[in-house]
Amino acid sequence: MHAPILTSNGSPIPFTPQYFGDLRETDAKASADELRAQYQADGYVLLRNALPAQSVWDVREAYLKRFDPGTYKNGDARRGEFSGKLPTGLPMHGTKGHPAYEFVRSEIFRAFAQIPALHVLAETFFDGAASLIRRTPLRHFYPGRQVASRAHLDRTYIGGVEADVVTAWVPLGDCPIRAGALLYLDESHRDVDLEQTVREKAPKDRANDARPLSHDLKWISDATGKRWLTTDYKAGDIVIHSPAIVHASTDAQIDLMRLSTDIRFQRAGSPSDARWDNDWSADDGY
Ligand SMILES: O=C(O)CCC(=O)C(=O)O
Repeated sequence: MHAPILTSNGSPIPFTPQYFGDLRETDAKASADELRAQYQADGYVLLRNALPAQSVWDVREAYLKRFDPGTYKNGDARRGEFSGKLPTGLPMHGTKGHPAYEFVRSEIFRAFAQIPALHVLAETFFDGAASLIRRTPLRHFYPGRQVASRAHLDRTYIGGVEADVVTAWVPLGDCPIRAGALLYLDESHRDVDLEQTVREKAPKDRANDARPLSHDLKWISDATGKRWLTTDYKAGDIVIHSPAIVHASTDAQIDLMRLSTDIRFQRAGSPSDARWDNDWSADDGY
C-alpha cells in the first residue's frame, strides 16, 4: 500500500513518519512555569479545549453565513462542508467587499479576538501584561484548490521584539490533518542557521514574494532533516506559537472547509509594529 500523499500548494509530501510527527500536547493543568518552559523548549504550545468549542463554531457559522448557502452542503453553515460550488462574483479573499474583509471588522469577530481566555494565556507566556494586536487575518481554504500557507516565520511579517510577540493559531471548527492542519517544523525556532539556508536554496513557486521560505515542505524536511509536527485539531484547540518557528499548512483534501485565524498579542509597552494597528486586509501588503 502506498503512503497517503499530502500536498501544499500542489507540492507533494508523503504522510509518513519520515516527514511528519505529532505535536506535543500540553496538559491543561500545566502551571504557568511549565507552560513557559514548554514554549521555550518547543517554540509552540498545543492546548486542547482552550476555548469553548461552541463559541468557535458560532464564529465559523457567522462567517460562512455571509456566503451564498449554495457554497456549503445542506445549507449547514455551522458544519461548513464545501458543496463544490465556489462563490462567484466576489473580490479576492480578504479584500474590500469580500466576506472575510467585512467579518474581521464585525462585532462577533472582534469579541472573539478579545476572549478573556486568550488574553490570560498571553499574559501567562509574557509573565506580564499583554496587549491584543489589532490586525487579525482570517484564512479560508477550499478543498481541491491547492492553496495553503507557505512555510514561513511570523517574524518576517511582524516587527517588534521577537520575545514580546505571541500568536494564537485558532482553527475555526474541527481541522483534521487532511483538512489542511497547521504544521510546525520541529525545533526550527532553535536552529539559528535554518532560515538563511532554506531562504537561499529552497524552491519557490512565487518568485516575486521573498517573504515565505518555500511552498515545498518535502524539500524543507529533506534539507533540514526535520519533521513537520501536526495533529487533528478540534474546535476549541489552539496553538500558541513563537514568531521564530517555521510553520505551514497543507492543501485541504476533505470537504470540511478550512477556516482559521491568528490572534496576536504583544507585551504591553514593548515597541510595536504600527502596520499591525489596523484591521487586516489581504491586500494590505504585509
Ligand atoms: O492558518 C494558516 O494556514 C496559517 C496562518 C499563518 O501562519 C499566519 O497568518 O501567520
